[in-house]
Order: sequence, then structure tokens, then C-alpha cells
Amino acid sequence: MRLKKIALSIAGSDSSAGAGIQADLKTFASLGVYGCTAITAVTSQTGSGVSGIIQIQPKMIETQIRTILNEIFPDAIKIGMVYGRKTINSIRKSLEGSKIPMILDPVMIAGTGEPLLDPDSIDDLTSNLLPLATIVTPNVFEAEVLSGLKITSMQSAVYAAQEIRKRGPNNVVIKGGHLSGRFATDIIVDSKNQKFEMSNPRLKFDRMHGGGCTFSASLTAFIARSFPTVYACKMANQFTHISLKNRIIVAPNLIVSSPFTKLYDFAERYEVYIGLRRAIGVIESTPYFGKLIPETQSNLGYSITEPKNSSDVMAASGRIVKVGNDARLASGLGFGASKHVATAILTYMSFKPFMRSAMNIKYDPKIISIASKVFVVASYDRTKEPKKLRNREGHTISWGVVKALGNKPNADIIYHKGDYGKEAMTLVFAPTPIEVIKKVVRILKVY
Ligand code: PXL
Repeated sequence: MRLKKIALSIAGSDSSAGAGIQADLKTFASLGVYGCTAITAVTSQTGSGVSGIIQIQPKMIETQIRTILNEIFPDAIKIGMVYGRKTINSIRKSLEGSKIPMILDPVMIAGTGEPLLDPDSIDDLTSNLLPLATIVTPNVFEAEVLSGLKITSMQSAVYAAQEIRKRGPNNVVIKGGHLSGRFATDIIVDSKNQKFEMSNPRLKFDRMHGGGCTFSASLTAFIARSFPTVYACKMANQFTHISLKNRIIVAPNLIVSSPFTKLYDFAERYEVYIGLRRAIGVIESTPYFGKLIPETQSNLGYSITEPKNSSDVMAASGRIVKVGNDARLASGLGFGASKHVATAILTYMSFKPFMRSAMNIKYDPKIISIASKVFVVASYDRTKEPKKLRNREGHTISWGVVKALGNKPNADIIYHKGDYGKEAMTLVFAPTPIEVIKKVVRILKVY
């Protein structure tokens, strides 16, 4: 049995090494996958633009692919820059009949604006490569070209994804980085036509090179490692977000994605995501959970083990809302999605680093009386916060948690009775989100 998973990248060479085959190999290596290559084109470029492109002869492209398929048996294949009709045909011929999962990144234009796909070959890409793809990963512009639809919102992105699915690929991911908004949201429409969203706080820097390749290559690596498609997409989304955040400034105008996140860091973020997801499943399937949701709604946060700030705490980006008597996740989950609950967790963790999760629920004297019988309950009085410090973002909650723990260091429930214009609130803390929810459900059963 071979222990290492193998991916094949069929793509172009980027001499600046931020994108293309070079980005793919870096990404595969950092995710524990051995990468093979079939080079379709060679580009010469820096951050100022693409100064030359040559296409590799179609016969040579076919030979590269066939020798790998015949002897090495990759677990997943990524297709990136194909440039023209002849390349597209040689890829189609070499891959036809293959059962290996295929991730198609329909690269059309370089970040600096030069075409990486001959505009006359778009129909060839659509009719010859789209039907082979297990997953296709266009950005907004590419999705508009592939679907023939204009994308201006999340809803229109979903329509475009559904339209692209009709043309062959089982799953479509539209990368939302180019839409506006506080969060960058990717959407997935999967093989059952179900929709999923993946949000991250928008990173405020432009001219980033290699993000698209990092996403499709990490997705290919996770598929090679046998993760289910939707999980693989979500993990690739997180991996890419971190790679962009850790960008490398190679030269003043060449800023590239850094796909070197240690697998441990990344795996930890993934555990955080899975832990939160599972707890939200329990919230949504518990009847009457809505009775504990406050007017300003709830959030549930979960931090990595060594957080630096609230961007290391994952939470619901649209909160957990009351729907009738029940509670529902309003939209997706994301790191940095909460300010208040994240600040409460970070403050708590500065005393006890293992208490990594918290949820805010309604304040009601009855809730406090039930909780006091089984948990350690502490409180603080918001109106006593020194006036000077009040206006600083997140200060009140941080001050309050310190105050409450000062009185009762073992408290796992902390409440306050509000202030002028501020709703009273109860916070429930535990090491993991599922333990937070167990505590909340214990209160709910008696409430
Ligand atoms: O990011 C798309 C891309 C893919 N492949 C190659 C590239 C680029 C962007 O510049 O150069 C070779």
C-alpha cells in the first residue's frame, strides 16, 4: 500500500512562482500530498505583468499526462491554465474515460490583466473540459463567462453555479473574493444541488498573486486525501484564507500567497470548524432552543488553542437566530465573525486557556436560578465600568469578564443585567462548543 497521496497538476509555469504549477507544488507539499506535473505553457512574468507565453506542443502535453496516468495513478487531478484549443483537446483526449476526481480551475486572465486563455477557446473549455470536471472553481468573472449570467449578489452567484452545473461538473465553487462586502464569501453548489457558504473577513490588501491557484490546489490535495467534497471545499477555503493572510512580499509589486501553513495549525482550525458545526447541529435539532435566544440574537464562538486576537475565534457570521420556538444558524461560520463572544472567550482564556468556547443566551432571573444549582455563576454590573474606558471597542465585555472571574475564578456562567440601551445577557463558557451546548440544554430542560 502506498502511504503518500498523489496529485497531478496540469497547468502553466509562472516564472514568478506565485501562481501556476509552482503554487500547486508548494501547496501539495505543505498539505502532505506528492505532486506530479504536466506543463501546458510557460509564462514569463513578475508582479508587473506577463511578458511572454509559449504553449507546449499538444503531443508533449499528452505524453506527460499519459505517462503519469499509466504508471503513477494519481488520487486527484487539477487542471489550471490551458491557454488554447489544441491544449484543451490534448487534455481531453488524455483524460477521457479516467475515473480520477478532477478539479478544473478555469483560469482566464492573470491578476495583471493579460489573457491566460485565448478568448476564442472559451467554447472549447466549456464543451471539452467542463464535462470532465468533478469540481470547477471559477471566480466571479469566470463564472459569468461560463454561465452567461451576470453576478451581482450571493443569490445570482448561486444561479450561475446551478447554470454551470448543467454543463457537466458535479460540483461548482464560485470564489467570492471579487464581490464587495465585509466578508468574502465563496459558495458551493454540490452534486445534490445543495448550497453551502464559506465566509471569511475580507482581507484588505490587493494585488495578491496566486490565491486562485492556492485554492484549487489545496482543494485537489484534500480530495486526493479522500475528504468528502464539501468538507474539502471548506478546508481549501480556510487554507487559502490563511495563505493570503500570511502573504510573502517578494518585491514591491509581487505579493504572493504563502501556502505553507503548518498542517498542525491548519488541522486545528479545521477541528474548530467541525466542533462548532456539530454543536450548531445540536442547537438546531433541540426543540424550544429559541426560548433562550436574546433580542439581539446569540452567537457561539470557539477559539484555536493559542489565539492572538478575535480573528482566531470562529463564530456564526450572521448569528444564531430565533425562528419560532427554535434556533437556527442565520448564515455561515467564519474566523473573526464575532466581536463580543470572541472578546469574552479571549478574556476568559487569558485566565484559563483551556476554556475555548462560549455562547451568549438570554438573561432571565429564572435562568440564573436554574444555572446556580448546577454551575458556578458570577455576574458584573455594566453600570460600574469606569466611564473613561467605556467607548473602547470590546472593552465592556472584557472588563466584565475580568470582574466576574475576580469574584469567582471558577465561574462558567457570567451574566449582567444590562445598562441604558443595553440588553441584559448571560454567557456560558466551556472547553468546547458541544460542552457549552450541553450546559445550555441542561438549563433549557428546566426552564
Ligand atoms: O492565477 C492564475 C494563473 C494560473 N496559471 C498561471 C498564472 C496565473 C496567474 O498569473 O500565471 C501560469
